[in-house]
Amino acid sequence: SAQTKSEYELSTLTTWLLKEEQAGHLDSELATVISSIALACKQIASLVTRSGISNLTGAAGAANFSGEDQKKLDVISNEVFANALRASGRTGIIASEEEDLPVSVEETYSGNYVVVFDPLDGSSNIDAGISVGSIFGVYAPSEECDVNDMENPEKMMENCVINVCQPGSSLLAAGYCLYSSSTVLMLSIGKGLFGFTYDSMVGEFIMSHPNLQVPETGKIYAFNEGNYQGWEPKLREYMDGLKDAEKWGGKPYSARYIGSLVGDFHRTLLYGGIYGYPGDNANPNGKLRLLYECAPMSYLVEQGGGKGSTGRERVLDVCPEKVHQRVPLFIGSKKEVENVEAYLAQA
Ligand code: AHM
Ligand code: MG
Repeated sequence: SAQTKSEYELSTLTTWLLKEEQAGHLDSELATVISSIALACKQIASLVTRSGISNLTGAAGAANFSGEDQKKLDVISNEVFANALRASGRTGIIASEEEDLPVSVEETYSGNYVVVFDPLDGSSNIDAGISVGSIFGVYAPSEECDVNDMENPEKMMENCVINVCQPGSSLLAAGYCLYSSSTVLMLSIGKGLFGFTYDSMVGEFIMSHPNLQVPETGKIYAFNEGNYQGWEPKLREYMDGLKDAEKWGGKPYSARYIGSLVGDFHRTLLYGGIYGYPGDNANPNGKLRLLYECAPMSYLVEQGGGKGSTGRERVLDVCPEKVHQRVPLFIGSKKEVENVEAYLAQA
C-alpha cells in the first residue's frame, strides 16, 4: 500500500541520520558524534546572534569584583564544541584551531573517533555582524592513539599528533555550519552533499539542500586580491584573465569576498565559481589550515562534484605532518579549479 506523505512530515537532520543508518551508510556511533556536533552548532548560532548584547553584559561584568575578562567568542565556541563531543561519549581525541596540540577527551564510552574542527572561523567578522561559521571533520579511531594509555601521556600525545594527521581522503564525515541570515549545516558522510537549515521555531535542522550539486562552472571569484603582488606570475596572469571581458564574451568575472571561509565557500557551492587562498611571497602556503579548514571543505566539494586543489595536487591526498599545517587552496566548481591548475602547471 502506498504511503502518502503527511503535510506535517519534516525531514530533519535526526530523521535523515536514522535513515542513513538503516541504509548502512553510517553506524549509530558516528550518528551520535554528528548529532552532538549539530547541538554545538545550535548553541554557537545562538551565541553569535547575541554576541552584541552579551558584550554589554561583559562590560558590566568587567567592573565586577572577580575581575574576570570576558572570554572571546572563539574561545567559548571551542569549549562548546569540546563539551558537546565529550558528552557524546564517542570521541577520543579532538584537534582544534584553538588548541596547540590534540587533546584527549576523557570519559569516552565507546567509539574513540578523532574529531578535528575550527569552532568559529572568520571570527574577525563578528563585531560587524558578518557571517561566520564552524568547520569539522571526523576520522576513525586508531590504535596508536590509545586514550586509555595515560601512563605515558606525552608519548600518547605524540602518537596522536601523527594519528590525527590522516589525509582528508580518509575522512568518515565532514561539514560546516554557516551562521548568517540563516543558520545552515552542510554535511557529508561520503554519500553526497546535504544541507539542513535551522528552524528556530522547531529547534531542529530541516533538510533544505538534498544531494547538492556544485555548478560545473561559475563566473565568480573569491580571493583576497590585496595579496596580488606577492603571487607567482602565472597566478597573476590567471587573475588578469578573469577580468578580461573580451575573453568571456563581454562580461568579466565578478569579485565577491567576505573574508569568512564558510560564507565565501557556501556561496561558491551554491552559485558556482572559485574560492582561492594561494601562497604568496610572505606566506608560501597561504593562510588556511589543512586539517580543519581545507580538508573538510575539499571533502564536501568533491561530494558535490566540485574540486579542491592546492593548485598542484588534490587537497584530500595531502598527508599532513603537523596539526596546524597550512596549504594553498583553490576550491569550487570543477572547471574553474581546473583552469587555475592549468595556469600553475605552466610555471
Ligand atoms: P581564522 O581561522 O583566524 O578566522 O582565519 C581564517 C579566515 C577565513 O575564514 C578567511 O577565508 C580568511 O581567514 C581570510 O583571510 P584574509 O583576511 O587574509 O583575506
Ligand atoms: Mg579558521
